[in-house]
Amino acid sequence: MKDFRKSVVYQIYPRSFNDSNGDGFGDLRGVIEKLDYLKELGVDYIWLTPFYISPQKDNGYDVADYYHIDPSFGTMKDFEDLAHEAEIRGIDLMLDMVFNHTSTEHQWFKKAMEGEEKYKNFYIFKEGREGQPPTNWISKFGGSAWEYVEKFDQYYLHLFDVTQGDLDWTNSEVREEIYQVVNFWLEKGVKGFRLDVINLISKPHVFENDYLGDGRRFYTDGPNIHTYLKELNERSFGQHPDVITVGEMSSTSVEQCIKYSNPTEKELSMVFNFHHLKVDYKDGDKWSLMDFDFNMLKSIFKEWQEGMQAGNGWSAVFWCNHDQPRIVSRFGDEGEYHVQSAKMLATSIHLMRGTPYIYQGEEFGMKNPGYTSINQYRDVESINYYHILKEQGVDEEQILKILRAKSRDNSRTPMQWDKSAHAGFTDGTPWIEVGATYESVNATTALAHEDSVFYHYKKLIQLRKKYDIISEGQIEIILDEHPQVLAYKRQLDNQTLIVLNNFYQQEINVELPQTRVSSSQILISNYSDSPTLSENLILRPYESVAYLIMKTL
Ligand code: TEU
Repeated sequence: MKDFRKSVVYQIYPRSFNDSNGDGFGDLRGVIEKLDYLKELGVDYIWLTPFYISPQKDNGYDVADYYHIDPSFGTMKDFEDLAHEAEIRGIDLMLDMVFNHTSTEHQWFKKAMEGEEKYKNFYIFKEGREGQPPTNWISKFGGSAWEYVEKFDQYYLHLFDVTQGDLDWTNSEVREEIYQVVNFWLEKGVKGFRLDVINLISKPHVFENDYLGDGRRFYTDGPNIHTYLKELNERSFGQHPDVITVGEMSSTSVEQCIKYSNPTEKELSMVFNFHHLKVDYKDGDKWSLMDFDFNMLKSIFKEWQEGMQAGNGWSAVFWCNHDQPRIVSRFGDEGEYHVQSAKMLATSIHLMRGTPYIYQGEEFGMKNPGYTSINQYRDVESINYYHILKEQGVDEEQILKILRAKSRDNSRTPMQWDKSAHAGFTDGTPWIEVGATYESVNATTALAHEDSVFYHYKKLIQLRKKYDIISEGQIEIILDEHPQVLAYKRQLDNQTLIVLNNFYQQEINVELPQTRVSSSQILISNYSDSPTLSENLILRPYESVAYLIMKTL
């Protein structure tokens, strides 16, 4: 049985990973073709974002049928072959489960719209107030979170797109349906689940206007959330001790995440949170431009790393996913120090306390694509905000600049396999344009160079398996006040691991006053001649070093 603390998960966005049939969309057969590549990297699980039947308004996060594969991704046979081929290579599958909402194309929603009471009760329909929606809540994708249905003279709740109706988890019939879905996939041999925005499923008892925010404080980590997760656990994956789960938690707290992931609570194995990825949001607004606030980043890591440890919770640690811009373009360097910064970012997160997640292309330093026209974007959120910003009078160039930095499409461009047409992703026309730098930044080039970013990731994965201190050591964030370096110390028995990461292009001095060591070795670094450990050392641009000390005197 795999220990999730010693494991690394690789996220695949199948639509953009590899197209096996030339239709321009990535598919499950395409994933099978690349399993040897993933084996070479050494990952333990692959998380596949949704491939179920869907109108694809939100690229599969709008599920119309949880039991069947969308034809654009292939067939159930393809899925079974994938599970089998992955298993042969020691890789397990983690599936994405979207249970906060369904597509409005789902049978349940369609029957609800036909007026069938049973199915209307699967969703959250409410009366308006004086010609206004039931509350003033704002959808995560912009605009009101309520859609008016004339036929019923009622509104339904959609925290995301208007085509994603929120399910009513107070209804036990809904919960039963969901357990059935999870159990169906468990029977297919799936060994992990990623639960989409799972901390939003419990809505408040009373629906009221939010005069302080967009409504999230009323439905985030809602009143019955822990009861629902305990029941879901007990009725499905909890019956399978070898199955792991990760909950995607929106705007949550350390306190809640301890409850979600402390094993004694019997809810989930681990949680994602996003606070560390909001440090470049001006006043909390994603659609703004701002350099990242390094101080804030450090204090968030301190709060979460040490806080989760204190409560015996467990985090998924990550920089990238299909909703986030590429990390080298964001907190690293796209130019001269591209490779060093990509490796530094990798080390900084992989040696923390938690299970690392790698998003396709991150392992060789993929960058944002650098789109210059709105026509190149596909993401519903980006397109909605393009119009919202336009209405606010922001000029076109400025909007495009914001999208270039913030759009979710930054991570959704085709996986860059090689320097051939469309980066080797498809023989046809890709559904979304390939990034500008694919000729130099691609998997084939990375595999051919032994000091590439790829082999750095590979080494980090191997180190996790070899050294318990990485998976089990106590963590303490050190050098709290240092303006350029994110540093931490891990401790297990008579071993200490010190990890230093320079997040900037300027060379910088680091003082480690209490460091008197009998012997230390460099476990991993991103320069071939990194300094040995001492009380006073200098780190070069984006330099990152991890020192293992056998005994502190
Ligand atoms: O995302 C949840 C979520 O709130 C975000 O990460 C979202 O993309 C961000 O707030 C936008 O600024 C999950 C999925 O990862 C995302 O792809 C889906 O669109 C969303 O849920 C709805 O299912």
